[in-house]
Amino acid sequence: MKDFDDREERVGKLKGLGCARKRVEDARFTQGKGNYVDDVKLPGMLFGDFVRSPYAHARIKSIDATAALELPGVIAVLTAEDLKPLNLHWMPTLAGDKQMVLADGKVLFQGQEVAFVVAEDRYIAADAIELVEVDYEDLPVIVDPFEALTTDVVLREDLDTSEPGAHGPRKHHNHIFLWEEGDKTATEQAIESSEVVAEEMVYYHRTHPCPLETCGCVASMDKVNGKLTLWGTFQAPHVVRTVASLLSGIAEHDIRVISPDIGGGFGNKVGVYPGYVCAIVASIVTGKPVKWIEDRMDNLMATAFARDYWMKGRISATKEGKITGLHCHVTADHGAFDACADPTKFPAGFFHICTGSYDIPVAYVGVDGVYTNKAPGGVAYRCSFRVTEAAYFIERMIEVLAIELNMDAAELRRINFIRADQFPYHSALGWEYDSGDYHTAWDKALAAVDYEGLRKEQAERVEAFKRGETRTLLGIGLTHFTEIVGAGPVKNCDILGMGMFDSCEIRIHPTGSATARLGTISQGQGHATTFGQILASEIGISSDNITIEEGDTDTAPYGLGTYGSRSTPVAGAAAAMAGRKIRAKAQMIAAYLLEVHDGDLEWDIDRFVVKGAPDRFKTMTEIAYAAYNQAIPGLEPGLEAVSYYDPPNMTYPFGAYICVMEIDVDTGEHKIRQFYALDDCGTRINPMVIEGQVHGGLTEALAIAMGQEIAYDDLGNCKTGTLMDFFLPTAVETPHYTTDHTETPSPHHPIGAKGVGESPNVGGVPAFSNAVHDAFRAFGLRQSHMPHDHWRVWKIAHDLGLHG
Ligand code: MCN
Ligand code: CUM
Repeated sequence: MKDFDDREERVGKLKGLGCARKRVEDARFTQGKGNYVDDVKLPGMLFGDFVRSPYAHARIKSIDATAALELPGVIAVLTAEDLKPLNLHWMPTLAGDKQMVLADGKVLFQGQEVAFVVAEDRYIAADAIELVEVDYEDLPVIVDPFEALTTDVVLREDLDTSEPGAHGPRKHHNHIFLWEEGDKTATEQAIESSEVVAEEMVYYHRTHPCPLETCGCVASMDKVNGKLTLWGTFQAPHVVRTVASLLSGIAEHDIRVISPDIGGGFGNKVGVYPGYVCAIVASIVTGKPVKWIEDRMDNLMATAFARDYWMKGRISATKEGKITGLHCHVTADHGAFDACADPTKFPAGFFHICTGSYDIPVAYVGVDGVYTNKAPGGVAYRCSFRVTEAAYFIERMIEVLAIELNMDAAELRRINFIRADQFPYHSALGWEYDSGDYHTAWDKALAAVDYEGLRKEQAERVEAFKRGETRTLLGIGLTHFTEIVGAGPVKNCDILGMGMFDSCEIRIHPTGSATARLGTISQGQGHATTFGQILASEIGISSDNITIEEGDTDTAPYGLGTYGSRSTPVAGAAAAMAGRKIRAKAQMIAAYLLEVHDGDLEWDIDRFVVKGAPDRFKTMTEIAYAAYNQAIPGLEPGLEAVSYYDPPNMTYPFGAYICVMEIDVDTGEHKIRQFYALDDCGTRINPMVIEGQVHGGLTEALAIAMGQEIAYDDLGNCKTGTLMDFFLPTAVETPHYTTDHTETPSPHHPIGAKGVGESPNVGGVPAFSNAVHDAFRAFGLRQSHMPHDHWRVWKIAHDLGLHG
């Protein structure tokens, strides 16, 4: 027997934790074998599409579908009146508000769903939409959230201001909630008695996740068997099943929800949209399958937007730069309905992570949610529940404070970082940061870019500019972010009452391969690759021999889905725990086979070995076979396990990003010379997948910071409803990224892993934006709102008098 000295080869074959295993799903994605919702084609299938409002705020006087119904191939036109008897003309949102499924008496944003046309094909449906005559009477439009709180114009006539909302009293008819955290009085006192105070309004503009594949579904009601099957672009298929059951009255076991391959989610596909409800109703009414797929404009104008946070900050410090307090008030523009997909108790998500990476003794945040005539949503786009806004806020406030202190911004960060010996760290706003080593990451990042050298070069550039020798400036964009992901402990976090645990079920087959199913759903993150690696290391079966399945509620265990970078922290933990159950039983089987006490065995990569007798062992393949082939006293046959994992805490990944940017003062154009991204997501499962996540997230951050926005005119017309106007970076605009890492495991996660999917967006946006600001610091710039497109950057230079 030579097997015991070929450990390296066995580890290699396992393709477990830490292996840069190639993504198994790419074989089908790159060869046209993906199976997306629009690939679902059923016999007799009909197509639904929406008549949408051209007005942002209007009363609907009448809807006449006569001409549309006369068009050959049109089957039905549904309006709110048709849904009323079913009580489906409104639906609950994930934020405790309700939302019109189809316009009920009025419309509240441009692109709102007014009627649902069902036809034999997509083109007939599109033609019929043009034939539906809607008589609108326009109403005053409110697009400014500050104006919304003072105007007499009532947006939500369905709500009674004297009644509290889902999160307490409402102070105005367009007010949704006031949500507060921290000690307001103590914070104000600390700030007032401080030597240095910096104050700024930081705006994180409205944008959109814009996944390549838009949202859509196919609903198929089988009236004979009483079964409803729903394929859709769902980031949380089980939750959709529960909601569909509650809304329709169909028993949950008679509903099957399937998320097939998803072409990018980015939070856009968490919420429940009117299209799903209408497709289900239409299928029930017609007895035929009904497909609904958005076009690009529908997607940009009507589905979950992101951000739109006006963050008024005050930060104080000693003369030496030690931060003494942080105060933040947010005016949060939620659009027409509060349809944020936050955990129930957190109407502003985890925004109160806004003390960031810093040891701030006292802090307060208050968030006012406000209705306006814009599309609903808010929590989307690699955001970890508003952590993007929080990180942008604190990283801008740090820069502004550095200006106020006339201090280097890297040094200011360093002297305020939470120290490694302070973890687990209790933040002033109530979080318990699990682990971190910020100083090590920061020093590594600064050294990697030669920070001192860059500052020298920048100072020389400023002098050269002043002498008229150059027209480009150099910006050094610094960011140290702290993320909070892995929602979450069930006691704190739920979605519509469903606790946010997650799950994994494993079946080991007799020949030593396995199938594992999880409650999450990949949208491009590579779960089929990486969850197999977690299991491989736990159960000693090569990840090549483990099939990972997600997204079918008939087969996968109940889970809360994929968003908030929670899959690794929660379902990844469930996978490890289920794996450990398998291994525990495998140990009993091995003990029986080897005729030793189970305590005399030790685990070694892919087998149990008798302690002190390395040539006596049973591999997992042998054990798997025995589980089905032998009658083992005291043990049930088979080798299966399931784990429902309730995490004890969230995980707190972090990172240090540095962006070096050249800015042409005369054109406002920028060039990114260098982008260095150090991420710490604890134990790394697949370095290649992590790097892919970081590249993608940074590119989305680049988009947001440098050009992308969902903009409205005063009449509430969405000005950026096409990809001509909505900036999506291509290879041309995307710079080279240098990635790096440190590895600080999470102490409470079974394998020490933290999430990473959203980190690059959380940290990327402030890095790009700070670079722009930093380039102009020497000329007096303090704050300027994103996106930093060429025109706005040119305008900064102009306003600073740099155009002579
Ligand atoms: N990973 C790892 N080691 C770690 C952490 C993560 O190897 N320590 C791997 C995971 O195994 C997984 C991937 O990185 O394959 C992302 O894991 P995680 O951070 O747990 O995030 P989720 O899987 O929950 O994905 C959600 C996250 C979110 S919320 C958005 S938004 C986003 C993102 O992922 N949407 C994406 N990245 C995306 N990437 C693609 N391609 N498409 C999207 O829609
Ligand atoms: Cu907030 S975007 Mo992701 O959580 O799906």
